[in-house]
Amino acid sequence: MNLSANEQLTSKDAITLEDKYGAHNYHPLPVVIAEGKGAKVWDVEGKEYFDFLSAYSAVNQGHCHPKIVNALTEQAQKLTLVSRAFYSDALGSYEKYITEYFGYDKVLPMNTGAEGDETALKLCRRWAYDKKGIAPDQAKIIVCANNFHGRTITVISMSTDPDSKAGFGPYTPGFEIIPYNDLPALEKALEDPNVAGFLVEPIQGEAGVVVPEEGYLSKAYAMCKAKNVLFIADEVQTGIARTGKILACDHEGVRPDVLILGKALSGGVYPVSAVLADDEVMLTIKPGQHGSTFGGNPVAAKVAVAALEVVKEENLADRAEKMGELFRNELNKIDSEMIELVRGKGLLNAIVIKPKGDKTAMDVCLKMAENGLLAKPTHDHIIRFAPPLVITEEQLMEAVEIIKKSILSF
Ligand code: IF1
Repeated sequence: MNLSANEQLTSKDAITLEDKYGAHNYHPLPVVIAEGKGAKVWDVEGKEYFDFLSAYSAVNQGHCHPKIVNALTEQAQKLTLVSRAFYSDALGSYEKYITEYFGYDKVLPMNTGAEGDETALKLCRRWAYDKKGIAPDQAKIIVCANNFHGRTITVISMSTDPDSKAGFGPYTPGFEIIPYNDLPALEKALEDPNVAGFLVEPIQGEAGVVVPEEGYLSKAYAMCKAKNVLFIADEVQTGIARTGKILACDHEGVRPDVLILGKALSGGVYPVSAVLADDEVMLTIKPGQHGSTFGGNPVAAKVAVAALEVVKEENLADRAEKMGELFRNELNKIDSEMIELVRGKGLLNAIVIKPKGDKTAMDVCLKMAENGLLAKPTHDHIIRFAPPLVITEEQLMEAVEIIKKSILSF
């Protein structure tokens, strides 16, 4: 391959390049995307697709949302980065906006979801020693089996997924793993006086969109309160209107002690994550004890404000709620023995696929791509469906037809 700078790559060229020069830590569908707008993307040959992954729920506001892209480009021409060694004229107003938006005293800005989780774990441990009075190095944090919180060594130390975890030891100690959606197991784990926090996804994304029983979050929260344990919600994937409320915890009226946000906090145009908490927790970390070169930079600050404004201005939570209802109803009407189960909340949904002969969830995804809809299997037999929340009813019905046609082709 010998391409000049302005020559258009074919899909095949682009795949060859990634394969040869990029680490092989992903196994993408063979689709090379070159453009996106709203709920749709186009590949380099101009073929159009519905995006039913939304970059793992990072582009809830739709691809290249003009307001968010404007915030990015305007700020990028003025000032991009000062580090936190100095103040910037963008950070404070972002901090005021996001803390009022979610109702917390303070925010700690980071970049990626995994960093948000790491930050929450550090805050929890520091609070445990400074406020709860746990002896040094004895703090424990309860997490759930089949969790997904990112890729760092500490975060994979909490994982039960051999793909994410195996072969990367030694692991960070201090975590106790209990089954998800299991209140008696939580009750038992909370008996240990060294427990400082309970970290939970309100819906487990990577596990295959596992929705806990109604009441799980509110009861778990109450149990944590009774034991002076921090309830830490990882809403990196479920937050920012994805499940039909601004936060998935809102479905049960739970206000986490520590809230982790990422992904759609930026509308997918820039890596922005945040940890929110009240002063009792947040002020346990003092200057020099935590941070990041890029966290809270002016571009991130402006982008996040725009992204959060779009969620409100376009009523994305209500849209997700209504469209999700419609989507699950329509999927349930598809008469195929390959669909074992449809589940989800708002526009975070999945179908569990029963293989037919040698045809698996991957074959269904390849067929859907051929028919103009992108989704990715997780755990071999589950397909996640999470379109941008700006998808219109008409588009959603068109997408349902593609899903139906693809599944019925087997
Ligand atoms: C990858 C899945 C989604 C997350 C929650 C923290 C993070 C994530 C609840 C870390 C990230 C991603 C990352 C992506 C695959 C992906 C994913 F398939 F693994 F399950 F979204 F569905 N907390 N989720 O879901 O955020 O550091 O990546 O910004 O390829 O690892 P990050």
